Amino acid sequence: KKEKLPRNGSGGKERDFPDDEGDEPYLVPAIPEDTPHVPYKPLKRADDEVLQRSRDYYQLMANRRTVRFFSPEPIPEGVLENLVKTAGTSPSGAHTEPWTYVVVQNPEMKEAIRNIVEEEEELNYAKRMSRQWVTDLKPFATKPTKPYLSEAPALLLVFRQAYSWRPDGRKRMHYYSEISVAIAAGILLAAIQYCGLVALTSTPLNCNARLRDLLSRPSNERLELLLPVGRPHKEATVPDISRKSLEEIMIKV
Ligand code: IYR
Repeated sequence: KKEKLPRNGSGGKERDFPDDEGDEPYLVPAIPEDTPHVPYKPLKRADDEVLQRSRDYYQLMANRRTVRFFSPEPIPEGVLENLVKTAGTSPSGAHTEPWTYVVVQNPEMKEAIRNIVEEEEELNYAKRMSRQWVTDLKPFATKPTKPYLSEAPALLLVFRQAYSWRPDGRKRMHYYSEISVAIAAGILLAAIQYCGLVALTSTPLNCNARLRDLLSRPSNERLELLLPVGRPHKEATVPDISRKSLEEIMIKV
């Protein structure tokens, strides 16, 4: 009997990877099938240490805030490399590692990015976002003008690769690339927090094509996240909002 639904594990409703119909099947895994499985023996910590570390890490992460006011102080040498290496440790669908991290420190390039984002944001706020959306953003005091894009010492742009190419030129599908990049973004934000810097989590609406071109990224990549990274301005403020309680977010079954 012929399979009716697309064989993408989605029940035909959602798509986790681009259409590969039309490409003839090429049943050779991108990672060698005979890859050995080796022992994995991470350090075993005692229960009390596990508990203490879970508390400590919660405290660290509970102090993370999205910051919109940056000091221009430069980021110490090597830090951005370590942050990107950390993001690169993220799990991904079939270990496809579907990400590219573009680090921008050059002032002219930051300015060019700022100009594109501000131009698009003017249109976003004026007509692309619903009035309800713009209203819901009021407490955060966000605006189309974004001085932090030129003031923060670094911009980290996270691109998602929907697919890539094997060395022989055949297309390699990147399964679950969206959630893979989302997980990597979370690990990146945690690493930024751990090292003592701050970031602004932003997902610029409608800027993909222009920023991709500006940064010479290929057409298989899509901009998912734009993170100004650095130290907070000494007069930085954040909205006085709280987080949901454990009782509101956890259900034990
Ligand atoms: N991208 C716009 C608007 C914006 C949207 C959401 I959802 C936010 O949480 C914050 C901002 C901006 O950066 O101003």
